[in-house]
Amino acid sequence: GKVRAPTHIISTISDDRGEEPCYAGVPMSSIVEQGLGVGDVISLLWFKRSLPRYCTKFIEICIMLCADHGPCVSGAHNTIVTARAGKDLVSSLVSGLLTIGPRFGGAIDDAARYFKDAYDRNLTPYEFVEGMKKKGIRVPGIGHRIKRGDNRDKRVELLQLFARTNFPSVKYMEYAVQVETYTLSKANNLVMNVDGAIGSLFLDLLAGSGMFTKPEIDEIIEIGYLNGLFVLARSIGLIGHTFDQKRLKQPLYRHPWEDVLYTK
Ligand code: Q5B
Repeated sequence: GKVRAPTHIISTISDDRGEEPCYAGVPMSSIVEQGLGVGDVISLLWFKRSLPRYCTKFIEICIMLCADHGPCVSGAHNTIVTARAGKDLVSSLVSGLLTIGPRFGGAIDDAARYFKDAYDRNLTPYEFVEGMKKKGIRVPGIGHRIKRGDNRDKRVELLQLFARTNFPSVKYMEYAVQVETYTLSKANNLVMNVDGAIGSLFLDLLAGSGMFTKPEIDEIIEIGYLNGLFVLARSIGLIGHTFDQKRLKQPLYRHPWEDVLYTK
């Protein structure tokens, strides 16, 4: 019989060998004809399945709300400095993207991991938060540089409102809210941030939509898909900051001496 030569690459999400590219088996023309959006494309290419409209809408809201947060955050700052150094679009973009991590924008996966583990083990918010403190780990998804208990993050409120109205269950999000209530009793800056809102609500999407098995949910959380939402979204803003600096013909950035503490 025929012997198949071993391949060097295995790919399961897209195929461009036919008349038109397919995303997870769905032809591009069908995506356009059905009027699907970027949330559907993410569902197909990341999760390899078509998700219900409320799920794809939620993904699209996450992308829109995280697209930018002004010029002062780490990512935009790096992108602006890089663009002003005369670098190209891709260099300016990746310079900003490289700041995304456990402190800035990249706490979504860890928020999902820790909230899921704590909820599934029936830990009270007190046991969870104090347990994290003993381990010397900051609670991912909690805390913000400018948002406070009396100045909540509007993005968090919008995501929570959408989920409470459209999701079948928001048990992980409600747990995260209880955690926030406890952390706010300790300090006013320990609000739920956008990473915590997306992390906990994505757990609800995965668990409540009926579209994922338990092992699939565990794998998604273990691999860490969710920071991808922030990376994708913030790329929109970082590209905008690059164009903005070039349009404004901004010169090379040099940080002022007065703003540096020179010490021995
Ligand atoms: N403390 C975000 O810190 C920040 C604590 C905590 C327990 C916590 C911090 C943190 C977890 C990571 C996270 C996503 C670094 C943030 C984002 C996107 C963004 C950004 C934007 C956008 C802020 C003061 C005291 C200390 C700390 C304690 C702080 N956080 N304890 N769990 N989570 N969070 N990141 O204000 O006793 O004095 O030593 O790491 O979720 O990135 O808009 O800017 O869209 O671009 O610098 O929204 O919370 O506070 O370091 O001065 O700490 O609070 O241990 O206690 P801060 P610090 P003590 S959203």
